Amino acid sequence: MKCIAVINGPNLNRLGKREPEIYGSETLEDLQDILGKRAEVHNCELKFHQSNHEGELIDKITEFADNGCDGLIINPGGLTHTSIALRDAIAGSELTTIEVHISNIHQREDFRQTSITAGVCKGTLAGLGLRGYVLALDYLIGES
Ligand code: CA2
Repeated sequence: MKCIAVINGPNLNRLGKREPEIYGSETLEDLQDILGKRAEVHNCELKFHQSNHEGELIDKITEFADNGCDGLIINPGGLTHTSIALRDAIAGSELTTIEVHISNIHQREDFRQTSITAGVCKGTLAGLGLRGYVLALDYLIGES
């Protein structure tokens, strides 16, 4: 059975509770539900994790990689634009990784235009809302 990890970074636990005009009204629990159902249909195991702490995210990436996960979907939140350490963890994990952003970071403030982490990912989806995670999951199910 394939195993795909889904990791969400800082503040994404607030999804659906604030700024719905940017991030929509669905919650992180809704996302877990949607992805969980899709994974089940494809006989795929899903590991879901959110943290507001950079070090914890790094530890989780390593843990998922060491414990046999085949692919990673990550929304690093604000760490996308700042974290070399997270980039190193993704690269070091050797997991096929898709970076997802709910909003289109390229249409937003200048400081969101650069992703430090995207360069070590297989691909990036931005601006498609929660659908981006579903598309990433479909890709990884077919790929890894
Ligand atoms: O568009 C995305 O998915 C982002 O990764 C979300 C991050 C932001 O820093 C990135 O530039 C783009 C922020 C996540 C904050 O999420 C909230 C959601 C609802 C309420 C408050 C924060």
